[in-house]
Amino acid sequence: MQREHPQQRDHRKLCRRRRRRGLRYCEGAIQNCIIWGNSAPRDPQVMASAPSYSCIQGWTGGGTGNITQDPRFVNTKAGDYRLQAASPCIDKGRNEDWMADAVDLNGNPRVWRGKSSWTVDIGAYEYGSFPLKCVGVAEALGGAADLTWNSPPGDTYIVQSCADLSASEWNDEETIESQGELTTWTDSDSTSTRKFYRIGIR
Ligand SMILES: [Ca+2]
Repeated sequence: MQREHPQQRDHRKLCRRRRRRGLRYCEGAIQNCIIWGNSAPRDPQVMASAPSYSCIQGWTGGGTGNITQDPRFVNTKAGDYRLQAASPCIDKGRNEDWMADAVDLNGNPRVWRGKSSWTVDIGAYEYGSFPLKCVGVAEALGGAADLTWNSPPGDTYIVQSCADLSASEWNDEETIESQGELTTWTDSDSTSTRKFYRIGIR
């Protein structure tokens, strides 16, 4: 069952405080957070804490994985704090074990391959993530592979593959529309690498 972790609730609190002031006396752990656009007339965005893997405006305190570029929210005036495609926060957070079955604030998988890796994004929303209901799995020992599955018209599928199931890192192969009652997809990869496939539906 997917769930929201306390750290995500903490992040929502940070968002609500964004327009008043920074995190002046924060003693808790700050990780995978965006702290941006506070209006305090003085003092830094964060005091008395050691953030990591976070996006903090004007931050000069160092730390692991912290960045200072504009997070590029979709529309702050409208309260839409999802990330644009050009956001530097995509895939720049730190994965934690509890994220395996967790969701972001939109209810989508917390960890998603946004650009380069299956790494959580900094912030409360995972770019590109959507509920993936698996409708099929397959395995090929190498070379080209043909996948065929039942497919009601109008559905959209995403085919993903990986070489190592234990690594839990899936690569997007292609997003395709239903071709009718049956849909077929061919992997033209001619390498001899063993691959696993899963077919998800949006
Ligand atoms: Ca990501």
